[in-house]
This record gives sequence, C-alpha cells and structure tokens, in this order.
Amino acid sequence: MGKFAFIATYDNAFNGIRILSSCLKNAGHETLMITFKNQFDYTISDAEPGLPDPVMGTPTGVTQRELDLLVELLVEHKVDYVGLSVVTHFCQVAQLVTKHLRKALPQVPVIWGGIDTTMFPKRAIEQTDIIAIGECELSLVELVAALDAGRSLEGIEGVWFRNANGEIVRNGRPKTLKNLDELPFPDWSWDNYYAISRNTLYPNIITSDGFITPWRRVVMTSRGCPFACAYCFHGSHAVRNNEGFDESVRRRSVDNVIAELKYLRETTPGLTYISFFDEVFTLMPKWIVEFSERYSKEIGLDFSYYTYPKTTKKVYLDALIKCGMQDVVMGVQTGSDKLNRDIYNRTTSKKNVLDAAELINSYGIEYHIDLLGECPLEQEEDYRETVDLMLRLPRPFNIIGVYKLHFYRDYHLTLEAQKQGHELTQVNENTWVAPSRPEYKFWENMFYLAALGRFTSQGIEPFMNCGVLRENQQALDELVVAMQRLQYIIVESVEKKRKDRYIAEMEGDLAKICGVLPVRLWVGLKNALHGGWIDTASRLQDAVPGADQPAGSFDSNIKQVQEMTGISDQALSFFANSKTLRDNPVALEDLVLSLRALYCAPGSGEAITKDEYIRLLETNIAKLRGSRPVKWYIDQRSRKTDDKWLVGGTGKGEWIEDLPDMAAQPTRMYDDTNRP
Ligand code: B12
Ligand code: SF4
Repeated sequence: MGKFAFIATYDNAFNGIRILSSCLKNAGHETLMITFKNQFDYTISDAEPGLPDPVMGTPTGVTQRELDLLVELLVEHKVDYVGLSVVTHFCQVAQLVTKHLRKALPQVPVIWGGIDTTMFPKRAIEQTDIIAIGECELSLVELVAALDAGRSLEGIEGVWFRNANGEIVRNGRPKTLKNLDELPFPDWSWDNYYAISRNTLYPNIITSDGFITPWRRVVMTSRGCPFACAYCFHGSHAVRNNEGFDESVRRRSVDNVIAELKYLRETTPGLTYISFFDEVFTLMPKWIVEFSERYSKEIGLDFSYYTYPKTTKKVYLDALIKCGMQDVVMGVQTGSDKLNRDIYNRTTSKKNVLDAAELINSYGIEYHIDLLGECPLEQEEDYRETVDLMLRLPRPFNIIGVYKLHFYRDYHLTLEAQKQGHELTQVNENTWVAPSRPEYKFWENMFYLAALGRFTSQGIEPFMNCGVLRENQQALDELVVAMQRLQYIIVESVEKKRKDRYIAEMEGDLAKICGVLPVRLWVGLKNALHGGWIDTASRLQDAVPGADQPAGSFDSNIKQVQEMTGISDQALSFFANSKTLRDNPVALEDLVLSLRALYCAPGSGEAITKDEYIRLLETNIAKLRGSRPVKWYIDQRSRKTDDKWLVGGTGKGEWIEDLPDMAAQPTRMYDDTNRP
C-alpha cells in the first residue's frame, strides 16, 4: 500500500485534503498532510529564491531551506506519491515545488488537484505528471490503487496523465458525488501532519499563524453555490463548462453533520468554536431549522458562517440565534449596484445589504463583511456608493478586508477589463492584477474611515474631496491604522477582537463572579477588615483632557486627533494643512467624536480610556479568579457540564439554572474609596 503525501500551500485548514486523506486511509494507505508555508507567512521579504511578482501584494517567498526540509521529510517517510492541492493564488509555489521534487525525487509521481487544476487542466498537465480534476474522493482512491498495482491510469474518470509515448491522455469528467453522506469525515489527526514555514519544520503541532487553532475546527455541510459571481470560481466560464465540479448545491443530512460535530467534540480537547465553511450556509430553511434544534441540544458550541445578503432571512436567524451563532460573514464587495450588476454579476443590491445587516443587527449579532478593491473597472461614483454604504450600515460591524481583485485566466471579468483597454499585469501562470494606482489605497482607506468612525455624510464629504489627502497617502494610512488599534485588540496572531465586545464580556464575567454568594461574603469581609484589594476608583482619572466636551475649534480638534491616535507630526500636518478640511469644520468635528467613541470606555461618563479600563477589568478578574473562594467556586462549576451554577453559603450547596443577574449592576463595586 502506497504512502501518499498531500501538500497545501499557505493553508492549514484544507478541508478537501483532509477528506481525501480519510478516503485513502480507509482504502488502507498511509498519508501525510503538509502545510507548505503557513497562511500568514507570505510576508517574508528576504526569501530566496525570489518568486515571480507577488500575488498577495507581498513576496510569496520560498527558501531553499524550506524546499530541502520538504524533500527530507518525504524521504524520511518513504513517501511513494505526492499530491499538491493547487489554488490559483499560489500556483507559482506549486510549480516551484513540483520542479524541485522532480529533480530531487524523480521516482515519486507528483499529482496535482484542486481548484486551479480544475479550472486550468490543460496548463496544469504541462506542469506535472498526473492531474485529477474536480472532486477527487472517488478518482484518487482508484488512481492510487492503479499506481500501486502498476496498472494504466486509462479510464479513471477525471484523471489526466502522460502515457509511455509522452502523449496526454484525458479521461473525461470526474464522477459527481450525489450523496455527500457517503464521504468519510475529514482527517484531523496530527501525527501525520507537518508544517514547513520560516525555514523550520513543525512536526505534529498546530502553528499559531494559520486559520486552524487548537480550539477551532472547520466543517462544511454542503457543496456548491447557487450564485455565479464573476470573480469567484463558481462564476468562471471554465468551471461552468469544463466538467470539473458538480455545480448543484448538495447538502449533507443533518444526522451526518451532527455526527461529525460530535466526533470533533470528542476528539478535540478544548474545542470551543466551529467555522462553517459552506459557500452560503443560509440556504434550505427546513434543513436549517432542523439542524439548529439538533445543534443546540447536542453540540452547543459557538459558531460562525458565511451568508449572502439575499439569503439573510428571518427564518434562518430565528433558528440559528438560539444555538450558539456568534458571528456572520457576509460578502458585500461593493456598495455600487451598477458594479455589482454589470461587472461582478451579483444579484444583490445595496438595499439588500442594508436590509440583511439591519436584520442581523436586530439580533444583537456582530457581522463581518468583505469588500473588493483594486478594480480598474470601478469608478469614482462606485467608490462613493461604497463609502455611503459603510456610513449607513448598522454598528457594530467589521470589514474583514478589502481584497485585491484577481483577474484569473479567461475569466469574463479579465476579458472585459482587457476589452475596455485596462492594462493588467500577469503575476503567475493564471493570474493578473491591476497595476497599483494611488486611488486604490485612497478609497480603501475611505471605506475603513467610514466604517470605523461615526461620520455624518456631510462630515465624510470633505475627506473624500480633499486633494491633499489623495496625494499624501500617509495621512489616511496612519489614521486608519490608529483607528483600528483603538477599536480592536489582537487576541492571537490571526484574530482581532472588538474592544467593546471584550469589555462587555469581562463586565459580564466579573458581574457573575461578584454576584455569587461566597464572593460577596468574601468581599464584605475584606472590606470590613479594611483590606481593600481592588484599586479602581483612584485610577478613574481623566485620560483625555476635554473629552467630555463637544468637539472644539479646528486647531483644538487637530490636537485631539493626535492625542488620541498618536499619528506622526507629518501625517497630522496633511490634515492641518488641508484647506478643504479647514473650510468644512464638520469633517474634523465628526472625526474627533468618532475617535472619542473608539477611545473612551462607553457610558462611563468619565474619560477613562478603553485600554485602561480593559486593564482594570483584567486585573480585577485575575484577582478574583486567584482568590480561594472563587477558585473553589469555579472548580465546582467546571465539574458540571451544563451552565448551572452552585449557590454557595447555603450549607449544602444548590445548583441553579440561571446566574444571578448582576450584569446590570456597575462593576465598580470594589471601589477602594468606599471602604468603611
Ligand atoms: C474554506 C475556504 C477557505 C478557508 C480555508 C482554506 C481551504 N482551502 O480550506 C480560508 C478562509 C483559510 C481560505 C483562504 C483563502 N481562500 Co478560500 N475558500 C474556501 C472555500 C469556501 C471552501 C474550501 C473547501 O473546503 N472546499 C471543499 C473541498 C472538499 O473542496 P476542495 O478544497 O476544492 O477539494 C476538492 C478538490 O478540489 C480536489 N482536490 C483538492 N486538493 C487536491 C489535491 C490533490 C492531490 C487531488 C488529487 C485533489 C484535490 O479534491 C477535493 C475533494 O473533493 C473555497 C470555495 C470552495 N467551495 O472550494 C474558497 C476558495 C478555495 N478560496 C479561494 C481563495 C482565493 C482564497 C484566498 C487566496 C483568499 C485570500 N485572498 O487570502 C486564501 C488562500 C488560502 C489558501 N492558501 O488556500 C478561492 C480560490 C480560487 C482559485 N482560483 O484558486 C476559492 C475557490 C473561492 C473563490 N472565491 O473562488 N479559503
Ligand atoms: S456567493 Fe460567494 S461562493 Fe457563491 S458565487 Fe458568489 S462569491 Fe462565489
């Protein structure tokens, strides 16, 4: 039985590879799963050998040492076959690895599969020995069996190869999978997992700079998408016509998904979060309702999913809100109906986005959106529509990113851009990007400014019209970074957390701990003994002079902007010297009010900064958690699997369903100055 090594580039989630690995294991083979470069490793700038022009905007560098580590790993494990999962963004890395492996391990066939291979099979087969297009759960098992037995690959549907005469043999369409329940669960074992990144081999561990963390797993309940956006592989002419993927939406049974989730919960200590990676999770209302009921009873972990503006409906949210839904990611791309309709082939409008966002917001859920940028087909009026949308979207929401538009080979979008005479730069075999223009960065910053701030439309207008800011990117660059810093804390290398949400969570946590009887008794005792132990009041000082006053004159506002953001004198000078901003004082007034909202703890009435307040909360919680009665209490609680709490102090202890509602009470109950 052959040993098969899968390689993914810049990805450690690779649901596809995990399922293929399970398929091969079930057929009796051994597998390795290798992340070649971690997801957030494409920022290394001194990589050798240099690769073609960067796709991600930064060099996707691979070092000789990393290639050597890969070969050493494959040799050590006596691997018989290598399978590369190729996405178009990183097809240049797949090419480089393949070239290198052909030289270093000529006896090992290198098989390509994945999205890029499926979209561009004729090009893919030029690069390597064997390719498998489309969904390969069936074909790969057949393929490896044939290779093991030394049989011809002729007739294995979806597989292309070169025969003894060097001619390319194309075995037609892959079989389509009708019943996804027949597939095995993805392989989440770590004993066969390796990451190679930053010149190091990381065996059998999850590294911190990928999408997968110890507490998060990804699950797909369906395949396919009913939409056909022009920049997505579902919208590509190639995929729609080259017989690669079955484009119909297929969904697993609720039973099958719940079984996978239970399996994950049992095999993943510390698991707290599920990311559902279906293209559009909110489809098939009956399925969602049944799933939600089962999920809340049998799984109960927090989760997030992707939605589409038009499929964000009450029926889905009513069901999902009850069972752990934490976040929603909604593709927005642009606020311009014209761009959506004419260029991106999206059947969604600005109104649809606003309706969807308002609905999500009415459930108290934070949502995340993504936008597209660097599109030469986008015009000033389109950008302005997006800014307007950002102003109108209900808070809180987060822009995950303004993603650089990639023009893939033969895509309608690519042909259209070329037809309209826009110059595009090829950055790898199958990708082109628009050469950078100052306006791209300017508008990206404007989207963030509108989303992060609390601007009126009159207040944002002068920023959009300001020639000084358009010519000097540094000013908005620094301001936006500072505003993001004010809004978020980085909780791990790939995640940011909204400070307001973090504060609310801690306040709730603190209130819960404080509300329990043993703590109340303990605190009372401590206070009675004059041993005040949480020092808050003395630190509730004015952090921002004048922050409780209305926005002031232009010059004093400029000063406040710098106090709150810490931007450099030079960046500040662009704002200060802008005649447009000076002539329209509402712009700076709105900015200052926006910054205050980001900077100060909400509703405190006192100008304590959020950072300071967070530190206080963290300290207080740490102290309480460290105290003997609380430790005991938490320990007791953790022995219960459900969310009941033990009421102490009654002598025998009694488990209660609901926590005392202390959340409404102020957290500053340990005010040092109140001590008797
Ligand atoms: C979940 C997801 C992510 C997750 C996890 C990544 C992952 N690959 O699992 C995250 C958020 C990290 C992510 C990031 C990115 N993603 Co993404 N992502 C997806 C999504 C929605 C699902 C992936 C999935 O699990 N599919 C289901 C599995 C079963 O299908 P599969 O992976 O294609 O695998 C099957 C076949 O392709 C084949 N196969 C796959 N590998 C191999 C290998 C061999 C040897 C063989 C024989 C067969 C084979 O068999 C598999 C089983 O049937 C897809 C859309 C989609 N439906 O695929 C986009 C998609 C893959 N992402 C895409 C993009 C652009 C990205 C990013 C570049 C975005 C960015 N700007 O950063 C990064 C790149 C990450 C990377 N290095 O791959 C594009 C890729 C387009 C392209 N032409 O390559 C897709 C197709 C979406 C789109 N808009 O078109 N993504
Ligand atoms: S909705 Fe999402 S997955 Fe579907 S075609 Fe559009 S971008 Fe692709």
